[in-house]
Amino acid sequence: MIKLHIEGMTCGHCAKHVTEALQAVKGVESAEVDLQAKEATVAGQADLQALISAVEAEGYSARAN
Ligand SMILES: [Cu+2]
Repeated sequence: MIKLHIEGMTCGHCAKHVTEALQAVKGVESAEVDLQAKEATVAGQADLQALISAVEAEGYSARAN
């Protein structure tokens, strides 16, 4: 399980964008985003930097939590 802190999400659409971006990363089995907690939980064998890059490509920022 990888936990990420996500900055920049303001609504459910943002959370959906981030969730979909994370789910598209190679090795991800599932991704869940908690908008209030600004946290994403990713299951699988994905590369941390690839996850961060995917979130940043959508216009949000992420770091390991
Ligand atoms: Cu939004």
